Amino acid sequence: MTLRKHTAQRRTPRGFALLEAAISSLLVGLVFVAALRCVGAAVEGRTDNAERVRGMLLVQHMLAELQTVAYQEPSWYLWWGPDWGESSSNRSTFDDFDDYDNYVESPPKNLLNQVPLNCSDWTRKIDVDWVNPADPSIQIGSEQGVKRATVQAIHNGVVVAQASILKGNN
Ligand SMILES: [Ca+2]
Ligand SMILES: [Ca+2]
Repeated sequence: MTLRKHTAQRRTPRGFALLEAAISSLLVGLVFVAALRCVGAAVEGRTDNAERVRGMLLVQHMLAELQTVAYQEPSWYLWWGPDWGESSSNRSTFDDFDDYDNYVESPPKNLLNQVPLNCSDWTRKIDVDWVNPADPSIQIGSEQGVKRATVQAIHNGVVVAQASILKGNN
């Protein structure tokens, strides 16, 4: 007698069960959409990171190259930019820091004239300035013994990475 009464109380109306199922389906759908958005954001973030790393590598390679050249033209002929016998479009002829001023290459190439993998639609740009030895963030218009080169890696018109290097005349 007690058992039958208990069983009767546990039954739920049919309409309520359908409503529960509909709400559950809606919740599952919302969670699924949220999960897809998270996956999409993660994939997009990974792409952004890969692009940033590629840009930094392009910049770092050029900074390393700039470290190896002289502060100024080793010969007697001193000139801002490429000097006698050097070509502004052929950086393998450069041998001093300011030879690189306003140098733009698209796509970027290594010294063997090879384009790094997946960089065919990138641009690398270099600007060289004289700077104040006491505060290298200040560009100046005359020689005081310190030059600064700023290298940019550009993709789809956006500067993805940028860094500077200083060179002293010593
Ligand atoms: Ca030179
Ligand atoms: Ca020069």
